[in-house]
Amino acid sequence: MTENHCGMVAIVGRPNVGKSTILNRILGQKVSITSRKPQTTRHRIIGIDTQDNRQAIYVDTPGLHKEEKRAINRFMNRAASSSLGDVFLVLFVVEGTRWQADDELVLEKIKASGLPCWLVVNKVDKVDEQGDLMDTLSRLSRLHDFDQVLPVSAKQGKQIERLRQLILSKLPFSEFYFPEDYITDRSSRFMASEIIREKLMRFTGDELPYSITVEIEQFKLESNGVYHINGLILVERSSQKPMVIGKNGSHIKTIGAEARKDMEDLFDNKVFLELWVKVKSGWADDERALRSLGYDE
Ligand code: GDP
Ligand code: K
Ligand code: MG
Repeated sequence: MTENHCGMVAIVGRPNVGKSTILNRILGQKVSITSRKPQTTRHRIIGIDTQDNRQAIYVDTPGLHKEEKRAINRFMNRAASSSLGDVFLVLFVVEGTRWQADDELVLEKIKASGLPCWLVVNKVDKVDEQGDLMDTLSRLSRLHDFDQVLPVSAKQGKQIERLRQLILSKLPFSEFYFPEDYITDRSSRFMASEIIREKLMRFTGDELPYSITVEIEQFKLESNGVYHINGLILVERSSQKPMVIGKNGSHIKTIGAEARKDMEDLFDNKVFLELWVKVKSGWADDERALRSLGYDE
């Protein structure tokens, strides 16, 4: 019999409660991009945390969206529901400061799944009074038969290590699913495109739609040991090009510089990054075009 423990944990919750931030904190590495904008996470992201003979595999999901008119939302909903397949534990993430109709929707899905669930109350740094927090916790605890109720702050890193250790201690007996040095199942190419997309979400204004996407045209190790990466930023309309580029290229410069820093951190290698902006109209409405860009789960 194996001495190892291994299991999948699904991180679910409405958009913007901090699911991806929690995952990155647990791993101590950025594998899932975050921003203050909803719909930042578009794909199912796996984060792998191995400690001695224990391996926790986290599935970070795009938020659940009621609005399914556009193809991209349908893809995101599929990715979110399929994550509830073979997990042994669900982390239901909510904000300590507010409860919304979408939280209710997610909770219904969790109840229907019948899976063990822990309630993770995030952003407690935003709750002013300790008394308010206690009230919130006891109110939320009554919503469902949660095995644990854990207040955390992913931003400040508060109680995240406790959450991590608790999960590691509950893992079922199993062989590891992944080699112990893996932190994600995604390719470096994919991670590079996500990092660029994160900077786009962060360093462009609210007028830029979430439908923006990034393709990596080249990812090459040069003879001098540097990764040469070419990223193509696809916008829907030509009017969106200047929003990405900024005055005298100010936005694109920041995006490039910040993305390069994160890539060098993640890949532990020097990176030379080139970015291009191109118009690709109507892709968010076209499922076939989405598939060709890798939105196939
Ligand atoms: P997701 O959509 O659930 O994956 O949420 P993200 O991880 O992308 O986070 C959404 C926003 O909430 C980002 O701007 C984060 O910086 C912020 N955030 C995440 N965790 C915390 C927290 O503990 N406290 C505060 N104040 N902000 C947080
Ligand atoms: K977000
Ligand atoms: Mg996310």
